[in-house]
Amino acid sequence: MQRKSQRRWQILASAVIILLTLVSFTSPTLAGPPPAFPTSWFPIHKADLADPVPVDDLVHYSIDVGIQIPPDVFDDAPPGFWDSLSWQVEDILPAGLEYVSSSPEGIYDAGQHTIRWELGGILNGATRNMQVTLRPDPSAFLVTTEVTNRAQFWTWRRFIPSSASGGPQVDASFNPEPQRRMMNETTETTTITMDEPPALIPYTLLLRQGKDNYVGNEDTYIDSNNAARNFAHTPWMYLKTVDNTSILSRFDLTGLPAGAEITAAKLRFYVGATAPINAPITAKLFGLLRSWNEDAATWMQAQAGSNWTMPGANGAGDRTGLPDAEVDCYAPPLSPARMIEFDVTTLAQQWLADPSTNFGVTVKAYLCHGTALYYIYSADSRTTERRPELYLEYMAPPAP
Ligand SMILES: [Ca+2]
Ligand SMILES: [Ca+2]
Repeated sequence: MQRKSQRRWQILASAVIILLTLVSFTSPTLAGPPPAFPTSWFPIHKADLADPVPVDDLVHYSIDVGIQIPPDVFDDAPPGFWDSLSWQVEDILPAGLEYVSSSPEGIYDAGQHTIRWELGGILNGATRNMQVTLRPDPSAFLVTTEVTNRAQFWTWRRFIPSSASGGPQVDASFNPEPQRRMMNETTETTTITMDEPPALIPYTLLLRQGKDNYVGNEDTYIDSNNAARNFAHTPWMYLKTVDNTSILSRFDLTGLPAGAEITAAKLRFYVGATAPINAPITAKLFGLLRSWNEDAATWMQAQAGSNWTMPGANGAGDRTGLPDAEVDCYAPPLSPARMIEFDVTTLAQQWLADPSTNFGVTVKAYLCHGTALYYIYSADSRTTERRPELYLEYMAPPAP
């Protein structure tokens, strides 16, 4: 036991391992939290070798650490020492930067996105340097962004009782496990810059079932007088006052090019017969808030086994409470191409931004001068040019 302590003391005295004295004891047994050390004794410095960095370039960091314990700490050492067994540097990489390499080579942990270097012992006054190379992930930086890299200086340390150097005796059972402690840390920010995005140019697009191979329109109508019937593939849909027979319609937008920004969207329903002839109608369009199935939706249910919160898709959670678009007292013109058009720009922008919110719309009929029934061409109509349309204006990068 005595020999072992002495040998350890010799190792410590050779300053291969740092000795710190920090605790003065009034009691021969050791207790209480480990003492805090000035971070200035353990300098850590991190620099990016270039800043800002273009998104298609590499990011280089340099990390320096050292031990700078003032000599008088040793001179005035009271009994008892902190024995630092080994040192580590841990680099916490910013999100969006991929690890490429490090020198000397550290241990990269992909799960934590960190690099760790095991440095062993460091002499007082000595320094170590580490280099890191990272690559920005272009998809993570859509605009110029500042990223922050954090580097930490850790040690495994153990308290050496004072008995070896002639101080107070400690409890014979005292045998502290080494503790891992962070002694200092630092950060460095780097700006990742974007090239100017390519200019956007305007496009128009007319989505209609069957046109240009588009098959993204689902529709049906739901009828309060046939509350359990589904009309998925009838050529006609009906709008009947007052919210007596209503339309469900959805256009898939996932085929739009990446980067598209919708500037206008019009949803058009072509009108066949009306009853009474040419009776005006008020029609309101509501965004639907839950999924429904063309082949199963009825006045009562959105899909098989799942009723609307209120029949007719009229509950909170079925549709928006206020209309998203409205056509007030539409009077059909004497034209074979007469149609009711709704401005759905805001809804379409939302559907494009988050396709999971695209449940389409319901269109409902209300009184203008009196009751009215409208025949509306469906996506299953044989008159293909009268099927419902979603007309879009959008801005997008030029097609390659
Ligand atoms: Ca910087
Ligand atoms: Ca249909």
